[in-house]
Amino acid sequence: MHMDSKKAERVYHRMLLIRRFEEKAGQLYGMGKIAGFCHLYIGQEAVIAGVMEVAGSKDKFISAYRIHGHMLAVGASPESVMAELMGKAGGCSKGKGGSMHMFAPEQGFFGGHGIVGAQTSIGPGLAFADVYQGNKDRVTYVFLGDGAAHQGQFYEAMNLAKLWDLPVVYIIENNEYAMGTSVKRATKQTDLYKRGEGFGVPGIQIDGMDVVTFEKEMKKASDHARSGKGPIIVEAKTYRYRGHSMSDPAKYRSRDEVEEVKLHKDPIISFKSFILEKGILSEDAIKKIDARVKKEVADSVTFSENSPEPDADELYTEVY
Ligand SMILES: Cc1ncc(C[n+]2csc(CCOP(=O)(O)OP(=O)(O)O)c2C)c(N)n1
Ligand SMILES: [Mg+2]
Repeated sequence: MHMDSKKAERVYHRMLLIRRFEEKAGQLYGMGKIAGFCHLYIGQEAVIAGVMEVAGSKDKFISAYRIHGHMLAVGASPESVMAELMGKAGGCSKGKGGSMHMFAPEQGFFGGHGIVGAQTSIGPGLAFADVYQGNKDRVTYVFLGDGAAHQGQFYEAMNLAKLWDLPVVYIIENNEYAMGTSVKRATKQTDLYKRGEGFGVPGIQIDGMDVVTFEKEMKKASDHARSGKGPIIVEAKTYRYRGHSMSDPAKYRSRDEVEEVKLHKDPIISFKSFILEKGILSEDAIKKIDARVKKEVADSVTFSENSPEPDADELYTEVY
């Protein structure tokens, strides 16, 4: 891919905003200002940043519950995401959805699903709607975890998605763990990109820690779906630094394993080295992005602290 300074700024900003925003969310959780479930995306930033570089403005996105990064990346305001985490009325779901149930339909983001695998069948539905309505050249990106890749409905939905050649890219964010269960303990076929073979759905495996490679390969997958060839699987090999959720003691992996990835494969550090080495951005330009991100995160907290609690009447709205 061609990496000019504008693009480098955009990609670096996107990844850093997610990282800093979530570090702050983690702190606020510890202070009791965020409650309930909270799944941090830290470590996986290159995946969504790479996808955003190939996505068109009318494309759609749907994911599971580890979604703060996806929300920020598609362009939801940090205020609306932070306020949602704090359960405030200014949140994207009016403070009633919390960490797992965020939506930004104007930006093409359709949630935010806590049932593992649920989005794997809703996603092709979004793509079907595009085909049915005659919306050309649109792609739906369906994100799922390695754990979700073992769910039955993924296969049922993938079968239909291929039967009708729907424009779907399934992105399996293989962060090596489903809660405390490593991929190796869950399946003999750990190459998750091969999971579509029986349905005629091709797959590719990409290093999800390196945003440059990821974008390049991701573009091929996106073109495949956009050109009418039907669904495709992208397995992004990634890693989550934090626990599954905030209450995870993380006894299932060693500290060394995590440190090893942080030290040698961190997506933000490696991208920063890349753009500095190539002279695409200066140290100064990077510092400016750091400062901008710091302010955006601080502003999102101020906004959320000043945002009121949802009205009690809200209990009865948007309930099925
Ligand atoms: C149908 C269903 N089964 C079990 C759970 C409990 N659960 C929540 S998250 C999770 C692990 C999913 O792991 P993965 O798909 O790898 O996503 P990651 O958390 O790594 O992003 C499980 C088993 C659930 N929410 N829904
Ligand atoms: Mg996982």
